[in-house]
Amino acid sequence: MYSQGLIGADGRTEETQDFLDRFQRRIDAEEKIEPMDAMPAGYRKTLVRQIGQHAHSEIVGMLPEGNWITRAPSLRRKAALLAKVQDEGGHGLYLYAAAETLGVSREEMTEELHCGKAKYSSIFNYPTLSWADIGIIGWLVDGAAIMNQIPLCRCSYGPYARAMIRVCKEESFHQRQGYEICMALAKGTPAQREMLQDALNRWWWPVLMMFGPHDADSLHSDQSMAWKIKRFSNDELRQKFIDATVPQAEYLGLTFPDPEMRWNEEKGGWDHGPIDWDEFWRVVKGFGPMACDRIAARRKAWEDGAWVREAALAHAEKRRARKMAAE
Ligand code: BYC
Repeated sequence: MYSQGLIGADGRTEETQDFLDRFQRRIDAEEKIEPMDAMPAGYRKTLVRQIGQHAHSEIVGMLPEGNWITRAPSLRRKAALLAKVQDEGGHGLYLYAAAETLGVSREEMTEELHCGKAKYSSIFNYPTLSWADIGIIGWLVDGAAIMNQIPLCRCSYGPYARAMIRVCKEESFHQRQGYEICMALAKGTPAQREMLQDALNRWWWPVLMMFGPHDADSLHSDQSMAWKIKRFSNDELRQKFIDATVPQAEYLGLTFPDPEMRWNEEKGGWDHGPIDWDEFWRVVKGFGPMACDRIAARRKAWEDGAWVREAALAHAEKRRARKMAAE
């Protein structure tokens, strides 16, 4: 007998209640779901959406920092930044590969990014105006990413969880390189300290937005948590991030651009002022300050790289034909 099985914010699907219950029992027993396993259509769709967005974020996320590689202040800083940006390209590739196990091709995902259908993290729509921005991105953007991504290492979908283990190891290097830049600037001249404070002022609120809308406005959280794709809600992760970051900022002698930020004894965490959700949704809908540049840069890279893809395919085809002829 078929019932209308709820598949989350995406709508409903015709799957038997028995099938959905059996699947949920596997999730509740902390079994990993693997690519060839039966899974509800909504589970697959949610993962394709989230992993695809995540992969795009890594690839688009190379651009704001890539902007500073040629202007890094020393060879050591340049080498570290170059390695970090290359890691991000690698993360994008692991994630596209994880999404491909769900039956969507890399070309389809890329096309969706280029035509504006697929989202990527709002944070990468802001400009990197000074060298201090590179420190702040490593410290805070990667710091927020780690807070969000550590729980994804326990995601119920095996290929995503396994990809995240390696990603998180690399992210912690990224965060350290960023904090180290911030420490150097914090100990520098008054002009360097001012540049650092200015970068924090510009990035703080967009970083808090990275965690997504408040739980009450989150479309997917409840279902994603029931399926153990997400382990913590958006607000829980945002709070953990703020609580971990405040002492780090104090150590650097920085202040937050939030007059309402104060310690809440009762909850044992920091309260913050209201987030500008109108700005968040404007950016998410493609009207962020750098949105057009980011997509134009990705389209150009895809077009410029066409000959590489063609050459790689021709080479693979030649090797396959040679192997067949030898058999
Ligand atoms: N930006 O129901 P909700 C990195 C969308 S890369 C844009 O709460 P969900 C790095 C959301 O997609 C870091 N859109 O969604 C790289 C949904 O829209 P759709 C990237 C956002 O999925 C290079 C709608 O708002 N990390 O760190 O349950 C250099 C409602 O939201 C955002 C990941 O991708 C946003 N910030 O929760 C340096 C982590 N927030 O899809 C660093 C994996 C929300 O219905 N993703 N939206 O059209 C996740 O953990 C979850 O997808 C989110 C959102 C927590 C982001």
